[in-house]
Amino acid sequence: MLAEQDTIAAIATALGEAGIGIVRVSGPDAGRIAERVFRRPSGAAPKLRDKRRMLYGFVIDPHGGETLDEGILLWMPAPHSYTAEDVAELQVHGGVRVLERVLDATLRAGARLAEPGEFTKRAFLNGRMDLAQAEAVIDLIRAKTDLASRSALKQMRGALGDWVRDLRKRLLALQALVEVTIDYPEHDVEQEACAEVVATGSGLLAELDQMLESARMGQILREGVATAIVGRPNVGKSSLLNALLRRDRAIVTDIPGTTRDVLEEYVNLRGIPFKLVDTAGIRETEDVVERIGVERSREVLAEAELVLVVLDGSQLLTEADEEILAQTQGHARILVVNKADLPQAWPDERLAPYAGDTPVVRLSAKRPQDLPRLVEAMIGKVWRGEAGAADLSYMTNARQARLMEQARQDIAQAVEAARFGTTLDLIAVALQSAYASLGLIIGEEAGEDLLDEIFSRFCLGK
Ligand SMILES: Nc1nc2c(ncn2[C@@H]2O[C@H](COP(=O)(O)OP(=O)(O)OP(=O)(O)O)[C@@H](O)[C@H]2O)c(=O)[nH]1
Ligand SMILES: [Mg+2]
Repeated sequence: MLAEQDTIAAIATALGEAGIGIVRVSGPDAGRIAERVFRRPSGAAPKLRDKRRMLYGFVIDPHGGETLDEGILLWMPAPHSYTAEDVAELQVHGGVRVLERVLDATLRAGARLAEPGEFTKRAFLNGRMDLAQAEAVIDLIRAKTDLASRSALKQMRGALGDWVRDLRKRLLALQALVEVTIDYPEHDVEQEACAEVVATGSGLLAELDQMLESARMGQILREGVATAIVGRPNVGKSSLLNALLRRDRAIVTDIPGTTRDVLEEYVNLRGIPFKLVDTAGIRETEDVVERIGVERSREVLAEAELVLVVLDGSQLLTEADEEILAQTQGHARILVVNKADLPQAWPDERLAPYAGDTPVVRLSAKRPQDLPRLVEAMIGKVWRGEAGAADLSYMTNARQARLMEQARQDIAQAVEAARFGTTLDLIAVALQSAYASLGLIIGEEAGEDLLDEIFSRFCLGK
């Protein structure tokens, strides 16, 4: 692919107050730009050649010569840098204004302001990493838990790309076999080829299925398990949210209808991020505001991956409770019987018609020692695959999963066709299409629009 011709610069660290901040410059002019804006303590400009260097000195305004800050110049000549281009990093003090001025100096010395993700895009275009690895960089930056960051790191090292390349190699061999057979249309040769398509194709399908399972887990690690806390008013939904968060986030009162709006908070439960959504108690109401809240609760319910149905164990179940229990039947859910510290009005058996393999957890939101049992049940739901799958060896994002799904369909079609002895042409076309879809995962034959879409999700300076 074509190497970029201009030189880009951006602040690579977060804007705020910090000990150190970094302005990164990458491209063919990085060395010259650094020589213009950096001075050794002696006042001399550094001489940057093809050896890596780390120099102490001062950053100056390339025009007036004013000193902007003292710091360190890190020189990483191509190809041994993040972008595989010449890279100069100016490590200065981490103040917003200082960094802006240092960045400005590099721009005036000839660099262009980088777009979000442009450094990583160059790394991809220069063959330093495949597209799946580049995407893992942003996953790593955004990871909210240890588990998510570990998985992202693994993908950044190329695990997914290796698997895709291996799969494509096998697809290509299969395709070659089919193509050759098309040219020699003897019947038994054709049958042999079809048998091979069925055998190899089925193996590939099994692998793809496993990968697609892990895609769901990948999404969970990135976005959290969308968990709706629902129930009729006053059963203790907000109290439960607060208890899981271990802080008073939601307003709790003994007045039914306290929560009017949907409230979202992330909590990390043993490495898995949950997006907890507290909702307005569902009931028929004349109050306009509350009614909108109830409407939203129903929307949240529709999108939830996991539902905590909260009931009040100290009172008989009402019609509203029964209705919510019926409504959430199809969801991955946990029945939470709250207020266990009060005298209980009914036994667990009362929920038998709804329970099935749904866990019932009787607890009090007011007793912290009760919560581990609920957490246990929530994690159990995720690992059992109802709200996510377990294989973490490969993280995939929605784009990658979509392409895998396409490849899966094509291969399934080829296998099906081979089974019924359809013409080999059709099989060849399906295999070719699967090969192309898988290629897009690692960025082979990826168009400019796709790259733009992916890299625009990055932060500035990466
Ligand atoms: N005794 C006891 N009281 C509780 C418990 N959990 C919540 N409560 C009380 O029940 C009342 C309602 O609690 P909330 O958490 O506001 O209930 P909610 O389901 O969010 O109610 P809405 O927002 O109105 O739908 C408050 O007075 C809480 O203090 C519990 O485990 N035991
Ligand atoms: Mg509430």
